[in-house]
Amino acid sequence: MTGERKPRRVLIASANPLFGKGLMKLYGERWQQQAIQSRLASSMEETLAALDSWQPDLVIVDYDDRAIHREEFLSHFITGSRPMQVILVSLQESGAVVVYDRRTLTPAQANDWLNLPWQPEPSSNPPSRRTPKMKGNTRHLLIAGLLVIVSTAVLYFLLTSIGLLPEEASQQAATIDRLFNAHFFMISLLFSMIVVFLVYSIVVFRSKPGEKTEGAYIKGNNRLEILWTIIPLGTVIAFSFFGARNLAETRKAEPQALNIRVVAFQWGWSFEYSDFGVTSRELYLPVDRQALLSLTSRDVIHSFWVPEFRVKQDALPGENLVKQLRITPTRIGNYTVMCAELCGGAHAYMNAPVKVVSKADFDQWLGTQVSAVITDPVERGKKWAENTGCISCHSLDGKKLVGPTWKGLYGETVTLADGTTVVADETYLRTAILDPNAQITQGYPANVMPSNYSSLLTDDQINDLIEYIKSIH
Ligand code: HEC
Ligand SMILES: [Cu+2]
Repeated sequence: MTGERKPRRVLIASANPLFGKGLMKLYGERWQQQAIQSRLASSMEETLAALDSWQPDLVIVDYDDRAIHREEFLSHFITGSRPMQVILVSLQESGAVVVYDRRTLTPAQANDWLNLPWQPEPSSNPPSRRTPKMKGNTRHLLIAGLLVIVSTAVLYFLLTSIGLLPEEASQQAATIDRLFNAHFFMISLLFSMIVVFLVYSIVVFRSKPGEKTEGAYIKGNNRLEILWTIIPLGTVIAFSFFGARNLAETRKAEPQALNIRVVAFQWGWSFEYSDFGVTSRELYLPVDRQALLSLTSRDVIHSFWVPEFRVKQDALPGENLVKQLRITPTRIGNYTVMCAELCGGAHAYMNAPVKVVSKADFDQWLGTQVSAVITDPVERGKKWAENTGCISCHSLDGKKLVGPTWKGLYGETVTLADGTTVVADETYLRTAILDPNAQITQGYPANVMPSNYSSLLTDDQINDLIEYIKSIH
């Protein structure tokens, strides 16, 4: 077998006789040495006829010859029953050979035909040729991958540090910023994956001076296509879960929430502290306590938005369309609520101050507001008793709850746990509220009534409470 060499046949297709001559000048000697036969065809018909009768192993087509229509030739080649090898070639004046399209041959095989001595077993070639090439690709991928990681880190750092988001002043904002940051990360990663590969290719794979060959023709890559479908799909699904969970978190209800009715109108806001009968043009909020805003509009659609709190909610006209929004401020400070729904002429000026204050400051502000609205201290005391939770332990009708009833308490003689008696005057009531464990009422447990009312309530509020208790007969 080893000595046996079937003669190889090369068909040169060109209407221009110079093309064949040029090729022969370049390769003729080598072909002769390797017993390669060549033949010229100068038209399309001649070429096709030679393909059938002579059955060449390789066809070299003149790339610059319009008479030998490349596409037509290729279609014949592709549909032909016999596998053939085709190279589209252009001869330069300088004597160089430019190979334009060898999609039907691996580059290695084309080199075998054009440049290298004839190898009886070309199948032994590919592995040894492949390895260094694979190594080159892996190296490029590694470098580009590293650049992607570096670029992602730098971009993410920039996006999160140049202050794209305003101050984070509520629990809900922290939740939403987690999502924002996850998006900033994805943005950095995707941007890097596209731009790094693009710039890397432009720089590293640019054509060198004098290089005229076209790049390899690559058609489809199933593995890549499956990957770039599954990875984004998984990412989007993961983000929707993440988003739904965070949305639920921003709406989590706390039982001790402060109820505020927010009324939007053209063009302003009013805030009603429904439990106290107080209405304000400024939104006062105690820090670290959830506020439950019930939003409504007197005219058109408005939208309640304090950027530092992040969450936003439309205010719609109509009593049955009241929308709720929960905000737990975490930072004392002054903010502004603005309307985020184009609502007419002065929409841009539809702002109102938002003041997040300490609990003590809030109580004091509320106390002043309530005193201005309700002049009767007994009425005010009733509000305080309802809103601080006294009446969940003290009844007004003589019933025994966790604590003694307030009915007829004032002026009564109270028996204490140690057996002594005391008349329930104002001093007694004040001590009972501020320091409940000083005098325990007989038949009731100690350490049950909260002992921190002195810090939770203002002096005025305690006076109001005493007036209220005095009034219950
Ligand atoms: C968790 C339940 C609870 C709450 C809330 C509570 N108390 Fe009490 N209170 C008690 C108990 C129990 C006693 C009896 C034991 C004692 O004297 O400490 C008591 C006693 C009193 C007394 C003395 C009553 C008597 O008959 O001698 C007064 C006055 C009083 N509370 C006022 C208040 C006021 C005002 C508030 C709200 C600002 C309030 N309490 C909230 C449980 C409560
Ligand atoms: Cu508006």
